[in-house]
Amino acid sequence: MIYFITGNKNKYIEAKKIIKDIEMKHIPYPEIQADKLEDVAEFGEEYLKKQVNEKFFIEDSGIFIDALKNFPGVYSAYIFKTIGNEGILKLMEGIESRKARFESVIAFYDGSLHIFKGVCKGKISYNARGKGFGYDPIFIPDGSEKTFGEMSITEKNKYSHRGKAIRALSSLLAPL
Ligand code: ITT
Repeated sequence: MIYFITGNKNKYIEAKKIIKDIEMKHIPYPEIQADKLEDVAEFGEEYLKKQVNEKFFIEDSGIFIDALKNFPGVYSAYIFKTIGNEGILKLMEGIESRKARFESVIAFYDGSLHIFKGVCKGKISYNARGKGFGYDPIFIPDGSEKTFGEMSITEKNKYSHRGKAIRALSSLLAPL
């Protein structure tokens, strides 16, 4: 059994579709202010490894919008809670270059640290469409016309940053 330490049930549900042998555990850990998701994840992992006796991983993610100079990036959770998708669409009003990417960094600990990163390139839609969580309704991955919010979890996992990072972790756990 491996613990996925997160307070976000949606992240857990997505990961569980790919790796069955995981359990969600919510232990708050400090999320430092840094430029890179890798640094945030590594710091959290260092903090948690002193308290968790099982193998575990954490995941730090965010959306980086080109025209906004990579904002909200490492501040994605805070910005979602404050201005939300409506606020992002407002900031993007009149901007034609809609390129954006989601990043997911997983820090897995099994006695040593392993880092996995998944990136999903795409664009910001003009309107919010569908359900999902967080920025799902306003992000269209390259190769699709749908927003993440309009996809099933299985379909989203095929494209998503988290799907990619979780599959990389999965291949470490069960090498062919
Ligand atoms: P943790 O407990 O795992 O930290 P969290 O929700 O606070 O959960 P993060 O700190 O990694 O997660 O913040 C990432 C934010 O970026 C998250 O709150 C979402 O708003 C957004 N986000 C990340 N992945 C997403 C996805 O697949 N779809 C939509 N929004 C996403």
